[in-house]
Amino acid sequence: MKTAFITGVTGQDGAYLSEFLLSKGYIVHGLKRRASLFNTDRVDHLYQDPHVENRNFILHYGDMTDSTNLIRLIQVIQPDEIYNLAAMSHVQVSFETPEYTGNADGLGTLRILDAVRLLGLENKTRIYQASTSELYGKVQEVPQSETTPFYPRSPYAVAKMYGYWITVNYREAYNMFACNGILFNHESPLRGETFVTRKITRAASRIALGLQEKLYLGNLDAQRDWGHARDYVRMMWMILQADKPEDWVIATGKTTPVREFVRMAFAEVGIELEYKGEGVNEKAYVKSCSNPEFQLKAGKEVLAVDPKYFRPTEVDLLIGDATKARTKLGWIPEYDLKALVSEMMEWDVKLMQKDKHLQTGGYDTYNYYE
Ligand code: NDP
Ligand code: GDR
Repeated sequence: MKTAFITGVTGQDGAYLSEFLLSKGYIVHGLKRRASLFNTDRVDHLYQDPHVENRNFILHYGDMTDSTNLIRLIQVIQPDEIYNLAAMSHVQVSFETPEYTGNADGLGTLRILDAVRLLGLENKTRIYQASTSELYGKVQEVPQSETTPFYPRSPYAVAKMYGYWITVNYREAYNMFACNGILFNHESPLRGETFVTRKITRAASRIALGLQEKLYLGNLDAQRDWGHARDYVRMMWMILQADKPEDWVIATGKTTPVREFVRMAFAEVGIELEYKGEGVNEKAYVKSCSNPEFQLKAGKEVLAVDPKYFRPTEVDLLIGDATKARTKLGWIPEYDLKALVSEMMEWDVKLMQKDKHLQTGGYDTYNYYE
């Protein structure tokens, strides 16, 4: 029976990876931050009463900025595998919190690697580092593969660049089984609400149900290679089961503009959109609505651009080449973009229907527009 330690266990990937590893018979330890409210929504279904013996899902308080905490936990857990997923993961927010992002995402990675080294676990513990397609940043070549040069375009990406290289360096310097997964964007119903895909599927559901008037977005031209988180966490595990430690690109190989993702989300519930205008004046209107459940009239404006969501430096185009993962590890994604959008819309429509019932019953519900 193997033991895994997941930092960022309460995040999107942490939740899917926990489920996956538990299904493989692992004992899973997770790092969670102390918060003034419960922050374990995504893993609550895995929670086990701490008074029960032989638990296989155990959460520990900690923080990526606290070396002594990380060293102590790794010493106690003695993990076979560490998945370092914890990060301040929002690109736009990293422009507002650059120093903290560098500390948690960059130095945080060093703290994990060095804890393993200090504890003499180099030969026992394999380490997965959550690297990112944001490393490619300003387009150097398409599609982007393991050999494409990096050009990070945000404090987040620069911090992750440190994480990438310190992982490579510890592998080479201390012979550690430490690997980077360079993952392109991956989404799901568990995606954080302020990332663009989830912001869109939540808003499309709320607009359809009459709970929200309009969706405001930033750059509609940005193109992303969107996959499903469930497919990507499987690959994280495969990376640590490989014969030797290497770095891997994980992507679908298809790219889609934000504008098209919006169209697909609305179409999923029978609402056809038409776009008019350009740049900051671009808007989308309802062209037709074939779903009798929704009272949307043709001509209703449902999308406008708000420049506050523009980034000081943007990553325009990401499209990944995962040939190495496919051919050497046999990784094949099960979801395409249509299936992803469909699952996210189904989830959010159900969630917002609950909100609507609550509102009808006289209870308050809230929606934040970030
Ligand atoms: P999320 O933002 O959903 O989850 C991030 C996790 O990190 C949360 O559990 C969060 O805790 C935790 N965390 C943040 N800061 C700290 C800290 N200082 N100490 C301890 N824990 C912390 O991210 P995803 O699940 O989407 O992504 C997982 C990892 O993969 C991240 O490192 C991300 O940068 C990277 N990545 C993600 C991609 C994607 O498309 N999703 C693509 C490529 C890389 P809390 O719940 O308390 O906020
Ligand atoms: P990204 O994801 O920056 O690629 O980072 P995000 O969903 O935030 O943005 C994708 C693209 O959409 C554009 N965009 C908007 N983005 C947000 N969040 N909100 C908006 O209103 C909006 N309007 C347009 C953005 O400008 C961008 O071009 C994600 C994170 O998960 C990182 O942690 C991870 O490393 C990368 O994916 C790969």
